[in-house]
Amino acid sequence: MKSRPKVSLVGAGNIGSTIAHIIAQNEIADLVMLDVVEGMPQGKALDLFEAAPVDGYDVKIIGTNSYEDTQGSDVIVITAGITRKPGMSRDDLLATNAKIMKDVAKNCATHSPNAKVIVVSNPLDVMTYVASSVSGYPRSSVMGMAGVLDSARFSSFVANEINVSVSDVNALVLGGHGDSMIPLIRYCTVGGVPVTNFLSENVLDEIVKRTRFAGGEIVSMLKTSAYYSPATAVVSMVKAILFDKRKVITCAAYLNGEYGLEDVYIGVPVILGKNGVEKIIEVELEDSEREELHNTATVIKEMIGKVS
Ligand code: TXD
Repeated sequence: MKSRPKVSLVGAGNIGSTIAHIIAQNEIADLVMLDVVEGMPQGKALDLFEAAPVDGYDVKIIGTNSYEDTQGSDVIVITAGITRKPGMSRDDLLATNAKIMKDVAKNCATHSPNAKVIVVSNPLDVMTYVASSVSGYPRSSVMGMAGVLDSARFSSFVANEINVSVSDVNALVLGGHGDSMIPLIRYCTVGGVPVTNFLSENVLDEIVKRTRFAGGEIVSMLKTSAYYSPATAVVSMVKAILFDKRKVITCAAYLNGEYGLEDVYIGVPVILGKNGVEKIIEVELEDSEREELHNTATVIKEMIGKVS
């Protein structure tokens, strides 16, 4: 009898533990929560175990400080690293998180050579490149979660402004996970109708601006990064892989010529399925959008150069 898939969360902090709770409650997979803090992942796993009878979920949940317990994972989610404090940019996390990511990625590959890996740690695009490069996983097996979150933030603001269901808004946000992300208004629809039928250019520009700085807006209130929306975005990617949904989403994927870019991870639309990034979708970009994408890729490559 096929056992449940196995998902390991490397980093059992705010996002990692929220992911664990969503996956457990929906009986998506057995879980391993790994962290460097002694006792913390074990305590959170025990807490989730004790909640199970209330919701009736029968997944196995282990908390650990040892990679042996992650052996043979189908999907690994990496949130390990430090998070932003008010006034910090995602780029300020570069040196510390790159060092952590190199160690984590090697350990993941050693114990789960066939896993698909979703990187969450910031600066996202660079961390995904580092994880992919040091682990030796196929490039299509390593991806970064950002576009699903950025597109969701954009869609929330649009739905709120028009006063329609959030499930009717479809948005596409390309580029780096940072202040230079590129929400493509041209590709945003509401129930299949272009968003420009509902909102003026000025209102849409304001929404684009708010989307770009949405992460910082939450950090300024929470004094740490968002975690409910990132965790929810990650779980949708985990399901796309485990259930081979061939979902069309935006995520940080490895480009090898697509969009005129080489050897870089950056947010683009992909088909996500059991093999990870099944296909990269090249959408038509206006010259200004293409220039923005290339400029962001240049910044990402400069940061990669600093940590390689
Ligand atoms: O959309 C996105 N990709 C972003 C990502 C959205 C929000 C947050 N973004 C980034 O995710 C954030 O800037 C951080 O770099 C990560 C994780 O954010 P989280 O809010 O979960 O941070 P926490 O609560 O500090 O959790 C990080 C955990 C913490 O428990 C550490 O002890 C652990 O990582 N950690 C490690 N675990 C395993 N191995 C190592 N080496 C390690 N180092 C720290």
